[in-house]
Order: sequence, then C-alpha cells, then structure tokens
Amino acid sequence: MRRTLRVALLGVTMLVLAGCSEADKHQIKNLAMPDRATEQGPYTYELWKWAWVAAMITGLIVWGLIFYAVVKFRRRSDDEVPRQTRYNLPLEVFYTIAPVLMCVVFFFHTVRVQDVMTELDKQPDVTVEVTGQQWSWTFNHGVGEQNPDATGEDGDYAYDSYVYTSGDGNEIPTLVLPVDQRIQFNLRSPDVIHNFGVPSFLTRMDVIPGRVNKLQVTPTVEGTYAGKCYELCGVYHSRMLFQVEVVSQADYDAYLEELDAAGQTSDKPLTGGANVETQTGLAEDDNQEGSEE
Ligand SMILES: [Cu+2]
Repeated sequence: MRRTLRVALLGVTMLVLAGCSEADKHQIKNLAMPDRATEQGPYTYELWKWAWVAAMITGLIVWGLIFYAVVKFRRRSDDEVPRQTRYNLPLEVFYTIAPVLMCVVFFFHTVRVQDVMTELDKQPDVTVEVTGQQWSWTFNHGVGEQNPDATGEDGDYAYDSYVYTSGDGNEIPTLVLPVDQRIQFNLRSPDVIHNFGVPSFLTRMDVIPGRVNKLQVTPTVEGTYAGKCYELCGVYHSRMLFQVEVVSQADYDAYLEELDAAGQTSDKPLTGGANVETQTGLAEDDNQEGSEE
C-alpha cells in the first residue's frame, strides 16, 4: 500500500517536471517573479520568498496534522468513537496566539520593505515627470541641470525645459532611463486613477488625479522591459502598456537630443498628456483632426 503510494507520487512528480520548459524552470526558481532589474527589487523579492517559506511551513504542519488525523482516527470496524477533546485551554491559547504572532512578523517585514520601496532621496539623479492619461502615458524628461529643491508640485518643476514622448491608442510609448541612476518619477493623472508599474522593477504606484505621487528606483541592468497600468481605468485600460529601455548615460543623453531634434520640447512637462484629447474613444469625432498635428 505504502509502496504503491510512493510510486504514484514519484510518477506524478516526474510527469509535472517533464512538462516544464527551461522558461518554466526559471519561473519556478524565481517563484514566478521577474528577474530583479533595480537596486530596490531584491527587497520585494526577499519578502515574497520568505512569505512562501512561512506559508509552506504552516502548510506542512497543517497538512501533516490533517493526514495524521485522517489515518489515525479513520473509521474502523469496531465503530468506536475516539476520545473527544473539548475546552482544552492550553490548546486554545496556542491557536489564538500563534496566528497573531505570525501576523506581527509578516506585518513587521512588510513595513520594513515598504519603507525601502517608498523611500525618497532628497536628491535623486534624474527626475522624470510621468503623466498617465486615458489610455496611454506621457514621459517628460528634464534637460540641463536639475534643481534639487523643486517640489514637483504646483508648477515647481525640477528643470527649466523638457523633452517628451507620448503614446496613443495605436502605439505604446517607450520610457528610456539611464542605468545606475536613482530616478524619481513624479506621477500625475489628468483624469482617473491609473497605476504606474514595471514588473522587472518589482514596484508600482498609484497615479491619482489632483496629487503628485513620487516613486524612486535605481535600474541596475541595461535592457528592455515591459511596463503597464495596473489599475482598471476605463475601456482601453489594456492598451496602457509601455516599454522601458534602460541604457547607458551616453545613450540616454543621445535619446534626449533625439527628442529635442524631433521638436518634442516644452518649457513645462505635459501633465495633461500630449495626446490626451485625441485618445481613442475620447471625442471620437475630433480624432482625425487631432492625430494629424
Ligand atoms: Cu490606466
């Protein structure tokens, strides 16, 4: 009986593993998280990993007790009812305190990691003004020296001039960032709540109309990543994708010059979104006019 069970278990395990591609194995090793591409990413990943460890330990104990009870106290031919335990005070105290303690530990580590993820350095290397509009993104990059005292609020911007790029319903925008620089994103929305997130950065933040949310990350690995809106924000929410390219400082500077040469310049960041009136679905009739400019 025990042997049959063991063979069956082995068979199932092998079947499951045989169905795994290299990509799947990578995913399993990463606990379904993307590779970390920022300085802050590992903090989120460690929290995720240890939450799994804690959940697995709890699970093993619970499953063990369930199977023990199922086997030990299974119905036998003599129909004898096992001894019933009621009002066992030590046991009740234990199962009240244990979950509370577990929650305290989870809470402590969650707050610890959250503090790292939301920490705002007073002097980030680069500030990018991000506008999330229905249904795309506008990225405003500052040109020249950054004013470290600028609050980013009420028109108090960190740079004197900007270059920008913007997506629309047909084309997703690309957010180009320099590697190994602490980047601050000032997040604004002219319409509804969006959420700015890049899975490989292992962080994201709400973009709320009427306020400026600030998020800082330090990308450490050059490459191309996917970004998206994480907040259901309307009919074409699914089109609110963007691409992230983390490049060398030289390539970043060249990119800013490229935008400048293309005439995508402005004194102030476009906080309404460059194409905000011309989005698919918004003012459908004027759409042709709008997109021709
Ligand atoms: Cu959105």
